[in-house]
Amino acid sequence: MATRIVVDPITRIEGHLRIEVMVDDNNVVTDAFSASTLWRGIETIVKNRDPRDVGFMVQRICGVCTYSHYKAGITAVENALGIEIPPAATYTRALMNISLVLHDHMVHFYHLHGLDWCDIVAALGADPAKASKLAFNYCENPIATGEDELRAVQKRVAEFANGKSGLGPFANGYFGHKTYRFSPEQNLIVLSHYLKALEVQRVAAQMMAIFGSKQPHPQSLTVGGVTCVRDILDPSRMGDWLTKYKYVADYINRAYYSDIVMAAEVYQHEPSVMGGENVKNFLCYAEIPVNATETLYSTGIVLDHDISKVVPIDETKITEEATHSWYKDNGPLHPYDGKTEPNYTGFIDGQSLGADGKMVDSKLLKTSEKYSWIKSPRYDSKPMEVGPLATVVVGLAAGNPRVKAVATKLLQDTGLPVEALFSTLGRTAARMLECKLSADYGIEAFNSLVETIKSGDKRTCTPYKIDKSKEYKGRYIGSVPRGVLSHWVRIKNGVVENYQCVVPSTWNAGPRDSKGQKGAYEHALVGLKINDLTKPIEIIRIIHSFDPCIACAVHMIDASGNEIGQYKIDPLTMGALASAQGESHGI
Ligand code: NFE
Ligand code: MG
Repeated sequence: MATRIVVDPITRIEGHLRIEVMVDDNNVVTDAFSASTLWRGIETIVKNRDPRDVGFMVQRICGVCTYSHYKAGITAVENALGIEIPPAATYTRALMNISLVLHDHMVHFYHLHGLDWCDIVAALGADPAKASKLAFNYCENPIATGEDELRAVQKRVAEFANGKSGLGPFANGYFGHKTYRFSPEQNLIVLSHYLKALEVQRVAAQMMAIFGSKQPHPQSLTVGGVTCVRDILDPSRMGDWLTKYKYVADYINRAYYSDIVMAAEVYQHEPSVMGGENVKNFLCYAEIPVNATETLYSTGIVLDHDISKVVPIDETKITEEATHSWYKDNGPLHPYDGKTEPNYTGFIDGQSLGADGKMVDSKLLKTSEKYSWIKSPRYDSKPMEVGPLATVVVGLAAGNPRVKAVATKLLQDTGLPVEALFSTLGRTAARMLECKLSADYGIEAFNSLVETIKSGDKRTCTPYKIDKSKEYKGRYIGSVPRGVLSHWVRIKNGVVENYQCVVPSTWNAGPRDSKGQKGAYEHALVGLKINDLTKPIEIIRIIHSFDPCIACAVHMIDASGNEIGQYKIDPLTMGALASAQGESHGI
C-alpha cells in the first residue's frame, strides 16, 4: 500500500517549502509533490512605478541572492530602453556578482547543506591527530585542520552538546543515520571547515559592500551603469577587494574543493545520493563577463543528458503556467504577457505518516488540482533543471574552456565518470565548481576593470532619456547562484505596465504542468529509496542540493500591501514530519 510522507517545512532554506511523497511497500518513492506554502511578492507592486526605481524594489524579493534581482531589474530596464552600459560598469557589476557567488555557494554548502553530509556527533568521537594527517589526502596544504585546531573544534561543539539546549543550533539532526558516510575523522575535517566558513563568508560579504556600499542589498547600480565611481578610482578600495578575493578564493580551493573530493570518495557508495536527477534537461545562460568577449558561463540547453551538443535558446519558448498553482491564469503564457491573479484552493483532509511511524490525520495537498504558490516555467513545453549543475553540463556541451578545466580536474581527482554529475552528489559538486569558476577566474574581470580605467575610459554611466510617448519592452536573462533568472518588463507612459520574474527556484521547485510533467524537485525524488520513513534525510539531501529559495520563487503580494491570508505551518498538528534538521531559516 502506498504511504504518504510529508516533510514540512524543509528547513535550512529560504522560505517555506513542503514536500509530499508517496512510497511503496519497499520504501521507494513512487510520486512526489513540491509545494510552496509561502506567498509574498513583488511583481505587482512595481506596476505603475518609475522604471528607474524597479531594481531597488525587486531586489527585496530576496536577501540571499541579494544582488541578483537588483541587477536583473536594472538590466531589464536597460534592455527595454536600449542602453549599453560602459565597460567599467560591466566589470564592476561582474566583481559584485563574483562576490555574491563566492558568498552564496560557500554558505549553502557549509551552513545549509553541510550537515546533510557531515555527522557532527560522529565528529566529536574522532581522533584529531589522525584527522589532521588525513586532511593531506585531499589537499596539499589543508586549512583549519591542524591537530590543535581540530581538538579545539571538538571542545567548542561538545560545549553545545553539554549545554541546556542539547546540540544547540545542531539539535534535531538525524545524526547517526546510516546514510552518513564520512568516517569520524572526515566528519571532523568538514565540521572544522563549517566553523571556519562562518569567518570566511563574512569577508565575502564585505567584498560586495566595497562596491555595493552595503550587503545585503547593495545600492550602487543604477539604470545606465554604476554609481560607485570613487571606489573604482581609489586604488586602496580596489586593493581591498583583491585582498579579500584572494583570501576567499584560497578557502574555496583548500576547503570547499577538497571536502567535495572527500565526499565523492565515500558518498559514491551511497545509493540515495547517486540518483536524484531525472528531469534530464538543463538550461543555462551566459553570465559574469571577464573580458570583452568571454563570460564564465555559457548559454544553451542540454536535452536528455546529451552533452554532445548544446541547443540554442529561443526566448519566445519560455512560458509559465499555473495549472497546479494557486493562480487563476492557467496559461501557459510568455512572461511578457504573464499574469499573477491568486486563486487559493487550500488543502484536503487525509492521512500521512506521523513522526512515530503511525498514520495520522493530516491536511494534504490537493495534488490533482492546485497545490503550490509556485508556477511551472517550461521551455518549449519541457521542464528544465537550472542551477550550477546546468552551468557545468551546458558549459561542457558548449566547450567552455574554464568550465572544462574545473570539471575535468574534479573528475580526475575523484575518478568519477562524467555521468556521475547527473545525481545529488553531482549537483552538490557542481555548485562547488561554479564557485571555483569565480575563485579561479574572477581575477580576469578585476584585471579587465583595471585595464579599462588605465586606458582612460572612466565612464561609469550611459546617459539616456525615457520618451513617455513610447512603449518599451525588455528583459534580463542571466544566471544567478540558483540558476537562470529572467525579468521581463513592459513600459508605457513612462511607467511599468507589466513586470514578471521567472526565477531559478521557480524552474526547479515548481509543480507539474497540464501535461503532468513534474518539476525538477519532483522528478529528482521519484525512485528514491528511503531507509527509515520516520527519518527521511534522503529527501532533505536531494532537495537541499538544489539550494531552494522560496522567497525568490514566489514573489507576489496584494498590490496595496494588504494581508491576503495567514498560513501557519505546524508540522505536528498537520501530521507532518518535521525535517528535523535544526531551526527553520524560513522568513
Ligand atoms: Ni532567493 Fe535567487 C538565486 C534568484 S532563487 S536566492 O540564486 O533569482 O532561485
Ligand atoms: Mg514570477
